[in-house]
Amino acid sequence: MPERTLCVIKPNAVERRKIGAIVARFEDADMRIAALRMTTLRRDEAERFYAEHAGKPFFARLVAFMTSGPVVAMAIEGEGAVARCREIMGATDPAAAAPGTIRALFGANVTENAVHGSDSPASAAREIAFYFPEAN
Ligand code: DAT
Ligand code: MG
Repeated sequence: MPERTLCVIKPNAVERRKIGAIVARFEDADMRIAALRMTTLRRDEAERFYAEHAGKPFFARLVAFMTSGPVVAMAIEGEGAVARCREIMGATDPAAAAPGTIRALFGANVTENAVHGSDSPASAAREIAFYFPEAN
């Protein structure tokens, strides 16, 4: 099976009506959307998803933001999907993201940076299972 990654369209991008534009960036790069779900995270869910960042100075702000409205989670499949999708998303801080990347186009600041992307195949497996527990 081709590699899979998880992308989450964050609340600021959903609010700004950018779901379609963001999905199109991946599809135009020949990535396949394998699963897609809109949900609003509870606080405990956001804390669990971002457990690796617990204790960091931005953690409370990140959790508050991620629970502030609906998100759209997607499992994305394709050749080298983890790295390709992070490339398409751009650097964590939209101000540092390359022109044309999703975060440069739709990110507001380093917290409200429009999208999440898995950082390794192992993270992708954990994160896809978090949002799509029914899909083994
Ligand atoms: P990425 O989302 O590029 O993998 P990360 O895993 O280091 O970046 O951080 C996860 C999220 O936490 C990131 O998308 C936004 C937030 N974040 C990271 N660093 C931050 C900072 N210095 N200030 C505020 N929010 C930050
Ligand atoms: Mg990360």
